[in-house]
Amino acid sequence: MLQMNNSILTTSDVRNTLESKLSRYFGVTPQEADKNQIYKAAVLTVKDILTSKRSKYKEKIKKQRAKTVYYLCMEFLVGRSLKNNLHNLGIVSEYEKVLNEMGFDLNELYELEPDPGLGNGGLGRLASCFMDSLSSLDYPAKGFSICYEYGLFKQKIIDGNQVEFPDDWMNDGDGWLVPRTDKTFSVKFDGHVSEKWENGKCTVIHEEYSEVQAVPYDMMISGSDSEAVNSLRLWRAKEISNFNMNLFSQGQYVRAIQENSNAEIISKVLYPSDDHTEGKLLRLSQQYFLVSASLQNIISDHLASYGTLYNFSDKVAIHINDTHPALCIPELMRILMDIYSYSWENAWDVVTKVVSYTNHTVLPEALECWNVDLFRLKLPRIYNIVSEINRRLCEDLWTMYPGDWDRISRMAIIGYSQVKMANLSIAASHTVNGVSKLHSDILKKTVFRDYYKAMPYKFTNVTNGIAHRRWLSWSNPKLSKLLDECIGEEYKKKPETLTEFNKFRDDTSVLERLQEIKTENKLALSKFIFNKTGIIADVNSIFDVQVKRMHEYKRQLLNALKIISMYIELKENPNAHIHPCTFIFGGKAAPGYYKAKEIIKLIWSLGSEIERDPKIRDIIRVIYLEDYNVSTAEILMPASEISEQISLAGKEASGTGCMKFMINGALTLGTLDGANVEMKEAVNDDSIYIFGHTAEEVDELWKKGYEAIRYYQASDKLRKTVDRLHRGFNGTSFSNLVSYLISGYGVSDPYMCLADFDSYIHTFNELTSVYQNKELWAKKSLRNIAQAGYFAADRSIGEYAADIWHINHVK
Ligand code: Z16
Repeated sequence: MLQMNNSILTTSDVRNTLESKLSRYFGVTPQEADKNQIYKAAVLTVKDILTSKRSKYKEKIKKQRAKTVYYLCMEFLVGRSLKNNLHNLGIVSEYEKVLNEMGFDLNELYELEPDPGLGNGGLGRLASCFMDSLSSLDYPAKGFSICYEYGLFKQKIIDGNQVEFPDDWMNDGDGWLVPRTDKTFSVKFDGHVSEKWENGKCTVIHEEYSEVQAVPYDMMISGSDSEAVNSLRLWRAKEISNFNMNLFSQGQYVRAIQENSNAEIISKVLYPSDDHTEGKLLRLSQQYFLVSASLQNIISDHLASYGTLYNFSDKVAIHINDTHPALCIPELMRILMDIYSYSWENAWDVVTKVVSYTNHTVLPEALECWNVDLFRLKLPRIYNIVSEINRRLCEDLWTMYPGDWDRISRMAIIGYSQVKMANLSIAASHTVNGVSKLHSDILKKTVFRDYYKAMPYKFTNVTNGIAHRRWLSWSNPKLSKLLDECIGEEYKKKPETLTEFNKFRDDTSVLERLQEIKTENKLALSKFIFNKTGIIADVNSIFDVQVKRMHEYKRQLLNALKIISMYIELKENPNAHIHPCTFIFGGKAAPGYYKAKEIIKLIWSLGSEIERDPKIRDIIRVIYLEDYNVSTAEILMPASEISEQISLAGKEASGTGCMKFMINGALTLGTLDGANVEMKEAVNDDSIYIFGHTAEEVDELWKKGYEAIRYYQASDKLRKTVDRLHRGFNGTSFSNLVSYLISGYGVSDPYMCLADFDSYIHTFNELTSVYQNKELWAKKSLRNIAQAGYFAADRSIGEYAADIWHINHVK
């Protein structure tokens, strides 16, 4: 075993443990080992360090009887772990040295690790950034999610078309998981529920149910420069082998075994849509599976520590990330009442003291509603409880708003044959928050207006944040080193002290260094792009990047229109004054989202056509990077110069990519949406480039009656650009997109690309013209880095801990 106090972990400890793992697991010496074996041995040794640190931390939590937050989320986008763990544990140099002696390059080993895609995008990555901060700030926390056998699909672009391939990450990527087959729970579905009264006591009987076993796989999450190692528990579904003995006795061996093999599909695959729900039965089963296993686990841990539930709400905070885990509300009611004989009132009191809820979207298609019949059949007891929660809620609302049927039906949990998960979540949570100031205001004013009027004290805001160590310190070592030299290393634990960097805004040597670092990072990205695509991106061009899930509201189409208009201009006038630009796109479309796939095809086709034109491609280039994921983002962020955050105002709840670009010194070109609003407040107007209609103006425009065609008619540039879609690119016409924009059957241009086009082009030109003045650009870049500390997840988690969860540091 390694010395557990890592400050005295020596290189010889590292050498010895590596050698012993190699010999024990692979029967080889370091000389005989290949890269893969070395990588696996390294993971095993780091896991040992984590395990032993974790048991010490758990002791402390126990001794201090500390309150723990349980973070329930259907997605955690963890990214690769070896590099992050070595950095967080502060043992990079020891490993680097020993591995070098053995003839291996640590950076190459990092690349061997698959990037587990247990999430779609922002929501899942946020959950992982939060786990990092919780550990780094020494807060006791446990994440719960599902161990999907297949994570988010791998994306290939073939002739401009997105093709999906399965991501069977477990094949090589389960190295960080610790299976805990000793800690399983059973989850019940289907069947019939009835009540039995005996001696004035009621027992709930659930019959003919089907049962699935939940097996935990733990991933340990170490803090950076801290004592805490928390865990992320991923549940895997396993069938319970209670074979139909009747069939066996009839000699039907094969059928008896076949009959039992449906359970495991529950944790088979992650639903691949971001900001959109599908209402599928399997998804409902996944949600209940997560929630039921996690709550049984939380309760049994609590009983193991305290032997009673009376202090449950003092020691436990349960957070539901979006409404996906909202079934934990009726599930906790069920356990308390049906198993621990709580009265309804006492159980409700506990639930409303422990549960809090974050909303992540206002898009109507993302607000979950379950069909009542499907819900009742799959989860009969849970349906009873939700009905009773609803009955009591409506009763209370009736006393508050006598006769106001409209309002009560809007606020009800069940209505029009649907179970409304957002209403359930608000009704039962002590606190509800949005993820940026603007988003939290919109919640109060629009989607949750009625609830805000009835229960204003529940509503608050916590603006999102990112793991600044992963996204700045570990991903951008060169910038990190410059910061260390200028302002010391304090910012790693106290991101707000990044503001000290402002003092260097007139230091020409620092400004020059900033430019050099950006160029070196661009070169690294350029190599990466060349290896993937064979295209050479000119490091002297401006790297303008839009990477995020493909969605109409995020308006990749608007960005494409901008590039088309530049292309037209260059074709008409090859000497036009345009600074060379490399436009980089990346992002996956939900497999069934036709419009998003069409936009990928457009961007790809535009890129291909330009690539065949030597004159044009020297000035503008369009690159679509396949399979955008956390690892790719770690290469992209440090190399970006323009960050495209151009969603229609009012639609992006927060955005977190924007923060990763900012802290790496990119200048934002964006609308007043989500966290962009607060980024503008942080840097002042001269270091961010804002365009387009505000959320309020968008609302007014809808009320007035938005007619996209008028913008088309009024602007020559826009008309030429949209018309050009008809002719298409690389042999493909995009006339469907023309109709979508100006002559749709329903609403044309539902995300107002045309309304913001002129302002976008104008602001883009203003921004790129600054690039002539390298020093001025560097100054603005420096200001972004220095002001990005506010957008660290450490700040967000500090707010959740103090204002919502009421948890304390355990040191
Ligand atoms: C998701 O990634 C988000 C919202 C949602 O309802 C579902 C999913 Cl899977 C995103 C938001 O779109 C984004 O604005 C936000 O930054 C992110 O969640 C984290 O809060």
